[in-house]
Formats: sequence, C-alpha cells, structure tokens
Amino acid sequence: MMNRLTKFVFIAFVAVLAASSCTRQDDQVIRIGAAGPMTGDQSKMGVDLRNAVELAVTEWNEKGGVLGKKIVMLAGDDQADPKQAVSIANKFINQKIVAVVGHWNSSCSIPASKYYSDANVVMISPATTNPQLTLQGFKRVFRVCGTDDQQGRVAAEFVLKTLHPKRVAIIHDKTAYGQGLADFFKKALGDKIQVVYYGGIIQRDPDYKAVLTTIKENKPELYFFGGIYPEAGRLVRQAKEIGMNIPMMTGDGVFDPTFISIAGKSAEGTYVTFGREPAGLSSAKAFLERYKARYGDPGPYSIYAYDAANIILTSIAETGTTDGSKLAEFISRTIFHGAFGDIAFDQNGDVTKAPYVVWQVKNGRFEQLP
Ligand code: ABU
Repeated sequence: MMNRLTKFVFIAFVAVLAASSCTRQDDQVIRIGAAGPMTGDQSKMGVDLRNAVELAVTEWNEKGGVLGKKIVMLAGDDQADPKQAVSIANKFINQKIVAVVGHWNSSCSIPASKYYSDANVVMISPATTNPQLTLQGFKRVFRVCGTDDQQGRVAAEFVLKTLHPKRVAIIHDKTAYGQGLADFFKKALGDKIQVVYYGGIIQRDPDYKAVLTTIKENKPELYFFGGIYPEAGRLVRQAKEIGMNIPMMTGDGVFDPTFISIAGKSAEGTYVTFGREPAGLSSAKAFLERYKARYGDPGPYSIYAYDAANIILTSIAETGTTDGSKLAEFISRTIFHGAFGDIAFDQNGDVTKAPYVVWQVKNGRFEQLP
C-alpha cells in the first residue's frame, strides 16, 4: 500500500508526464480550422469550403507539411447559426488552432471574429461580405472576397444603366448579409427609381406567396433580394406561380447551381452579382482540376477558401512562426499569388481588388454578362 506522500508524488508524476506528452503532441502538428454551415439548407457552402481547405492542407502535407510539422484541419459546422459559430470558435481555440478559414455567413463571422481575435488566432473568411467584419479594428481578421457596399453598388448601376425600371421592390432575409446588401442596393439607387416595397422575409419559411402578392400589387418591374439561395429559389418559383413575371436581381449568396435546381425554369433571367469566372485563369487551372478529381464541381466559394488556406500556410512557412500577430502582420504586407490571381490586403484586412460582375441565369446555367 502506498502511503499518502508516495501516492501524492506518484499522482503528480503521472500528471506531469501526461501534460508533457500532451504538449509534445500539440507541438507535433499545426491545426487550422475550417468553419461554415456543413449541415442544414446552406450545407453546400460549408462543404465546399471544407473541401477546399482540406485540399490545400493535403497538398502541403504531401510536400512535407509546414515548419516540418503535419498540418491538421479541424472542421466546424456552425449551421449558419451565430450561436453555433461562437461555440465553434471557442472549441477551435481550446483545440489550439493557429488560424481559421471561415466562417461563411456574415451573421456567424462577425460574432465569432472577436473570439478569434482575442485568442490571437488569424481569421480569413472566404465569403463573408458584410463590411462590418473588417471594420471592428481586429488586426488578425481578413477576407478574400469583396463587400456588400461594393456589390450593392454594382447591382444598382446595372439596374440604372441597363434595365431602366421605374419601380422596384426590395426584399431581404433579415440577416446581417441579406439586409445589409438590400440596404446598400437601395442606397446606391438613390432617388433615381421608386422603391414601391421594402421588407423582410423569414428564412426557411416554405411559403412566400403572401408577401409576393403584396409586392405584385405594387406593380414593380424588378425585385431585388438580399439573401441566400434556398429562399431565393422558393421566391422566384412562387413569384412565377402567382403570375409575377418580372426579374429578380440578387447577390453572391444566391450564386450556386442549387438555386437553379430549387427554382427550376423560374430561375431563368435572374440577375446575380458575383466575382469573375475563374475557369479561364491559368493560375486557377491546377486547383480546378484537382478539386474536381477529388470532390466534383467546385462551388462558387471553393477557390476563395483554397486561397485563404494557402495564404495562412504560406505565411506560417515564410515567417517560421504560428503566432497570430506576426502572421497577420506578414499577411497585411504581402502580395499572395493565389489560384484566383494576386491577392493583397488593405489596412482593414479587405482585398484591394474585388471586381463584382453581373451574371444571369440562361438555359439553366449562370452566364457572366459582358
Ligand atoms: N456573401 C454571401 C453569403 C455569406 C455572407 O453572409 O456574407
């Protein structure tokens, strides 16, 4: 039988051994997070993001990892829910991630960013477009996509210069992204077009016919929607069902083939703002081929997530550190040669080039307009 002192010394010894073995294990790998909606009706976006980060991590590991260590990707499903996003951020931080690619939704990235920032973790969102994300003064928060003030302006200019409606309706999904984009679009229209309806819808509501009927009664010639593809798909389908034969104009959250599969033929003619087509870029060729071979067609934001992961891993390799502040300082002053072209950041953590263009659904596909 051990006496009390021997027992205490033995337990202390085991605890020190366990802690040092844990530290050794921690030191053997570099963890990066991939966060987004991986279940639920926006899961396509989170899975696209996770696949792209996994591809980047696999390629780095095949070349020997980074700083001589294997890279491990941890996936976090925030279900497009702000509370889940904060919970994922805290879980990742406890698991000692160095950086995160994510989140996808503005309503998730904005609250989660404070936790990453406080924990000295670099955050690069591939898709969050609400300007607020990078206006909070967090030095370790970046995005590789554009912002909703930019795409709202491009949408409004297209409507004013090309479509010339006299009356428009504006709907949004009451989220940080959807309402923000709708408001930027409205602001950019100014007083040049009459806004005959402005209002929010509830996400995941299966039936929007009541609100669409009210909109129809106000006789707009076009309606703008700030929101994501599941709601956009039901809106255009149900609009056609009640005889509302006017085009929808919308933003990047709708840019996915899933929108067209939900809406069917009713999607035809819908205008969407998004970035340029990457398929013709020589820098994108290898990524597109490898992604397709492994996972099938890349989603709209896969290439952005892949570039975000490579920015993080390149920065670790170049600086020789995993310290968030040092990585952020390097990211801020470096031009990265990504699959989607050169990427540089301004003082807020936004990309210096974010060219939005207008696409239209034609013959069941998105086509970039000249
Ligand atoms: N940028 C479109 C969807 C993601 C977001 O909420 O910003």
